[in-house]
Amino acid sequence: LTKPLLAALRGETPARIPVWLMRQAGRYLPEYRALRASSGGFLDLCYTPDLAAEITLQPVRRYGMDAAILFSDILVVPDALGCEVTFVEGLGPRLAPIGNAAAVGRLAPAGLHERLAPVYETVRRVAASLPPQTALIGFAGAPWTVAAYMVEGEGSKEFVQARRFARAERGAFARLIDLLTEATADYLLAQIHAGAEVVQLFDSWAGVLPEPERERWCLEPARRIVARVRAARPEVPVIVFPRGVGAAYARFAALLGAQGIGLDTTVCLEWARRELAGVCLQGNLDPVALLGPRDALLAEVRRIGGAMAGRPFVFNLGHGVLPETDPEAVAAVVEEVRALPVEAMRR
Ligand code: 1CP
Repeated sequence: LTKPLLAALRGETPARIPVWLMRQAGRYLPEYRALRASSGGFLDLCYTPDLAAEITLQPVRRYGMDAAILFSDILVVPDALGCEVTFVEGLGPRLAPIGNAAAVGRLAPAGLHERLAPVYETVRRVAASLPPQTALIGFAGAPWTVAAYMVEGEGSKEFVQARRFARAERGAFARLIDLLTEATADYLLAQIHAGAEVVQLFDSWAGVLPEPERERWCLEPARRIVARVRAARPEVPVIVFPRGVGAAYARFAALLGAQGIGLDTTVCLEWARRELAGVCLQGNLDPVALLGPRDALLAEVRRIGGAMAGRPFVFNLGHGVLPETDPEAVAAVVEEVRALPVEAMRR
């Protein structure tokens, strides 16, 4: 029997509406916090296959999710390219910022697979111990989002330094994006080789760019990555999550060649249903709804399920689970998705 997530991404009618949540492993889970406390830094967790595999499986065990998403981070790619990354407790990631063309020239793609070998080992271990109905999702950050952290040197709301660099040093920034595009495709293919059955590209900061910049730095690289993955492994669906792109979601859905499109919380589902045909949609429950009253939360789940009835759909959030989320709220969401009528998936 086909796994529900794979069926939905192929445009087939699954036995049930598949559900998984972005950031389903992480700080809101007591079993994650316990493991995290007894280990070194966050990146050490990502590079320690038995711990990373255990964390990947925690939400699958607890909730019976339809997918496990590899426990890692988008910033392991810059780390593997020689741009050192650290996670500062309570502050988030810090990177040695890329400030000029020379710094782009110093990046070393040759060492990528060697440094990321523990991540591939994690994928192998998870693949070997998944329940039969659960699919394994590999992932990477999209080139723009990863480059934005590399230039900024840390998280940001607006990524002004990265946007300035892209305009002021266009050739150098294009080289950085091109390098990340090829490295990201290589990285996703290596995850697939290790056992990932689906891959997702996170372009979390696509929404800070105006249209011409978004076409060049988000749409084009994502299209190239999807094409490379599809050419090498046509049986593996690709989901792209271009967060915050508004009406441009229609261009991404039409032009990427991806099987799944992740919708952020702001997307109107009636609009998406009309304008984003021919692709499986994923999303878009507001993570903040999980912090609110239970009856309103479950009504939101039913509203989303109803709006997506009869078309290929994967239930998810519109962004990641927040650390302050009650694990019981996640259980309630999964239970409510399971109770949605199966006709919801019939075309
Ligand atoms: O302190 C801790 O325990 C670390 C918290 C944490 C976790 C659990 C970070 C640091 N990353 C992760 C895991 C992670 N990150 C996953 C695992 C799989 C899952 O369960 O979904 C994934 C897919 C990511 C992806 C990721 N990392 C994104 C894209 C998705 C998104 O949320 O927009 C981004 C932007 C990051 C960067 C990052 N890593 C961690 C933090 C706190 C951040 C955000 C930094 C910032 O912008 O300030």
